[in-house]
Amino acid sequence: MRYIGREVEVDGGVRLVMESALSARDRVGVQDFLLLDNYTSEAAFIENLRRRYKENLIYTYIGSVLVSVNPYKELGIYSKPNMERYRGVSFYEISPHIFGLADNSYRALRTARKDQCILISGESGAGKTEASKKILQYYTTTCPTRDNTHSIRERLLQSIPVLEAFGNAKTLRNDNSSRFGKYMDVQFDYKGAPIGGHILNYLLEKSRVVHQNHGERNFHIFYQLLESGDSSLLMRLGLDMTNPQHYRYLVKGNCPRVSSINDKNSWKAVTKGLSVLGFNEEEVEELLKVIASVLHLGNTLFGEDEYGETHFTTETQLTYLTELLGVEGSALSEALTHKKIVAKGEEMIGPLTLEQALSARDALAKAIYGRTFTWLVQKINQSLAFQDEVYYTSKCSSVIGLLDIYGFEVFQNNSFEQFCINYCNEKLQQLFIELTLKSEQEEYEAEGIGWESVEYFNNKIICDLVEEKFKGIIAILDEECLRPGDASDITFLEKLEDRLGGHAHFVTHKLANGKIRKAVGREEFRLLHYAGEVNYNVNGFLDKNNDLLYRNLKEVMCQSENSIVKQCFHPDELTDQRRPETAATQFKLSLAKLMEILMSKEPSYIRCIKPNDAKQPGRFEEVLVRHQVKYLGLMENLRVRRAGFAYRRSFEAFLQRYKPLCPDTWPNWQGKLSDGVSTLVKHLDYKPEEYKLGRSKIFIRFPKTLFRTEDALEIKKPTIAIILQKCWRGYR
Ligand code: AOV
Ligand code: MG
Repeated sequence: MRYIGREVEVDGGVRLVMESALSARDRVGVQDFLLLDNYTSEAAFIENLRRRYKENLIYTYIGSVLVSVNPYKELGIYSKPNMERYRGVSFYEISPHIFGLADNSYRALRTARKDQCILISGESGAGKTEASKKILQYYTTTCPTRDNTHSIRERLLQSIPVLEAFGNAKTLRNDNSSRFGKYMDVQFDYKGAPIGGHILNYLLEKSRVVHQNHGERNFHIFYQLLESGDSSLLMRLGLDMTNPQHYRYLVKGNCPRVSSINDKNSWKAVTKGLSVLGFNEEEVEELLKVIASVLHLGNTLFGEDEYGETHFTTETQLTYLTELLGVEGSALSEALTHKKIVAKGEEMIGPLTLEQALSARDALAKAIYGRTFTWLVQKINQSLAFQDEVYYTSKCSSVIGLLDIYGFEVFQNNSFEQFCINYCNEKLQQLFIELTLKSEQEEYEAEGIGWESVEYFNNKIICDLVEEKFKGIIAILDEECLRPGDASDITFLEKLEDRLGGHAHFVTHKLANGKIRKAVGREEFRLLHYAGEVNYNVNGFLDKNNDLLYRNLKEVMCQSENSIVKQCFHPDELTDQRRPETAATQFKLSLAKLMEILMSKEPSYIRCIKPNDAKQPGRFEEVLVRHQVKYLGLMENLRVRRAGFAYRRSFEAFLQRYKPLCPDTWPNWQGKLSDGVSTLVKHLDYKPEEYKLGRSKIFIRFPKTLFRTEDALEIKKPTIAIILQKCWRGYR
């Protein structure tokens, strides 16, 4: 019987316990799904995940893809000493970890000099944002430092709490849900030191500013400010009432406090972050004035006089707004109750109905918040930009991009926002499919080895359904948004039915036989996404896609004396005759650009899995996990890797590791590397069907071949050192 060492925590320290290899494997499963004996079995796959999860081993590889299961508790595995253990160590020699993946990308960047990107996917609450933070922490902690790059590390890290405060919120799926997409480039100099960063942000869920579903919150910053802003600041902002329930934009979800959220601590982190990022006191005050103005807008009410004219009824709010936004009170009150239309060169002013005034108010709040968020990202980018231009362009060539978007989500009621978020996830899945297949194929081709393809569900059909020119859902939505006359959310739905009825992934309440499908409402359409079915309610689609702000409100904002608002509303906008792109089209274009960026880099993948919907530790709900394993295409991913060759290693690495096993290669092989590998595998009695030699790598078809070789190595050198290595390499 073979024994291996297992580290267990005893009295705060770590002790080595000997355990039979077989029982260790039974207990904690395999660290790489490629090692599963029954690799086509979904049940075996899930059982492996479950065993590991039970042992707090949340990471498992499928070759170079990292699968991560949200532990919903602190595991103590992200310490600095643990980071050090992963530096420069290859995948197979140490237990799976996000640091292993991060280090692998970093080494590829350094050795192959090719830009890298790390794509993190999984549904809402699966752990994407946490994963991206760990990676950034890894780089900022372990990479070498240049004399003056100390502060950039700090700034890279500090961008996180700031952006989360303004762009994350509690949803039913996740207490810290990203409500914007984020792609961050970390830039490295030629010595591998991080020297700068750049963030691209995607479509913030602005509607949250004015409305939240029951049990959800507005963006964190509002609660943080009210909870922890010092009293003189709150007085200056007119927020002397600190109970969130006092503000209409914060009461919709009826959820001001959340047990897992500490608004006080987060506020401290935000103010520190802003300061590290170089925001001066004045800028912070201006920023908070904007945030306060949104709350005051929410409390702004209107009434109707006896002639049916709409007017302001909340004078105090008007006074605060005037002051905070630095605009003229009468102009603002007029703009919130009237609309200006320019027709045939003539300006006409007409009163708004009560309902229109409320919707203009909400549109203004969303515009102010959304544009301020973009301003914030730009400002952070200035702070993260590498200052030494000449140095940068001449010597720095490399970046690692981190993609952390909003995950696939399904609620009781899904609207335009979920439509965009889920479309974005389709695009990312599409990229995963293309690149995992493509790169696999390319590697075999490059090495001159035959390729056997594996069937995949290709979600391109769903991407096309959404984004195809003239025919897709976005095109039809835009068409309705541009059409004068009676266009409405319902006519949009009718057009969808008309043109897309019969599509394999599109369904409405009407069945082909004239009967009614009860599971889809009359104001809904259903998309059969790669990750599941979602019903979208069309209410609000046209307005949200148009995302219009009345001209006179823009005019008032352009004259604002608040330095941030001033930068967010530019007078050029007023003279530009072109119709701006709709929200969905802008999003589609920005995603297409993102895909180009990602395609130009060498990708690594983290596939996050959410083990339960209750956000609780220790609960592994099999049905939920199975569903994710299915739609993430993990079984196909595994099959592709196994259908070809389970392992590939460079000749050099293979020889280096196994040369003690053959007298001709030990202690050193002097000839060509490929000849050395040939000699070695002949000596090891590899059968022709077990392996192939490519141009620079050996491809091993079955894991058992590698196991056998590893066993031989172990017998050869039965020292405790090897036993320890084995423990990390093969069984955790
Ligand atoms: P998401 O980014 O994938 O959802 P998060 O990364 O925000 O999900 O994770 C949700 C929560 O799960 C976190 O707030 C933590 O409480 C917990 N969690 C996730 N990963 C870990 C980990 N490695 N260790 C400990 N706790 C973890 V969304 O942004 O909603 O798609 O839009
Ligand atoms: Mg997130």
